[in-house]
Amino acid sequence: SRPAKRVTVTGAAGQICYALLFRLAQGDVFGRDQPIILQLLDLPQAQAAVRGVVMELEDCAFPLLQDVVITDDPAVAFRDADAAFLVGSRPRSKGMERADLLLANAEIFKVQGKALNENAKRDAKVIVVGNPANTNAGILSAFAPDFPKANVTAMVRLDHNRALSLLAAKAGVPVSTVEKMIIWGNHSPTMLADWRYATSGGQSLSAMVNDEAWYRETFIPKVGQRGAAIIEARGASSAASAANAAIDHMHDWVQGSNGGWVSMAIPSDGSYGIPEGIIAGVPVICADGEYQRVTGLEIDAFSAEKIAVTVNELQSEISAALGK
Ligand code: NAX
Repeated sequence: SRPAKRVTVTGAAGQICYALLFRLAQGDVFGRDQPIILQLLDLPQAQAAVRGVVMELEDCAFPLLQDVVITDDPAVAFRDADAAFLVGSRPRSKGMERADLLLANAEIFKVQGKALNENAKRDAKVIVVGNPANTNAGILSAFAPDFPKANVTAMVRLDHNRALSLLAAKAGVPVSTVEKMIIWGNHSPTMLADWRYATSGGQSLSAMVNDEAWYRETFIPKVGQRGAAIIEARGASSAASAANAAIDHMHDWVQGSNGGWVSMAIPSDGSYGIPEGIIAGVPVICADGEYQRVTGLEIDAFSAEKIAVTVNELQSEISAALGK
């Protein structure tokens, strides 16, 4: 059989990973014929909890799960990695300032960037989920100078999937028929869920719904604030849906999106008013293990203004994370 893929997962004891690891082991990213080895990183104090999750993985007897490495050493976690899900990060504690949170996470992603640089395969695919995801990805990439920039991405797929469902429900069409949704910018309430190109069965959804006020005043804010609504209802942040989005992101990157548009936060080439190098959500099409930015889309005044807001936020996050 084919050689196993080594998959680094950080924050392995956390709630997102409690959903993510089982989907990975089942073959939901690399396929039902691709063995994998999980390389799980978490903090020293979380090692016992990771061992408990691994006991459960063993108890699933997943045919594709060849081995599991448990470690608190980033170098071990990233060794020969083919893919990495960077889920672990420092949450905001009571009384912590935003700037302190950004600095604490920058410290984590500096260390992991160096470990990625020194240990992972050069064609490894990386998704950062841990917040602030885009900025953490930027720091990671900056501290991995010998690792291809294009292979460090951040997750806006949860926002993308939320937008698909919300628009499908409004238009009364099956979610599976909705195409060409776009999430621009930061994974934060400032992101722009752009419906202008979205279709169902080839028909424009914005024309079908025909309610610009709903788009601007309900749809966009609702997608942006969905995470907060889930915390309010569940008493905990989204976990299974976040894991599902990470699976979707990596699945499409590895296996292709069949010509469909999906949103990924990738290093900007300077198009769409997003300064070069900034890791921001854009529409992409995935094929042959690579993503291609959808190019040449028209940006109207409303969208340009929204994109500027989310890009400015990203730039100020990065400056704060670098202590500038
Ligand atoms: P949990 O607090 O349940 O788990 C986080 C885990 O990361 C813990 O086990 C912790 O020990 C570990 N960790 C902390 N620092 C680490 C380090 N330096 N190295 C390795 N592991 C470390 O959080 P969970 O609910 O799983 O969420 C994880 C992250 O995803 C959070 O930052 C969260 O904000 C973020 N999210 C991002 C989303 C996105 O769309 N990009 C959506 C969901 C989620 O909110």
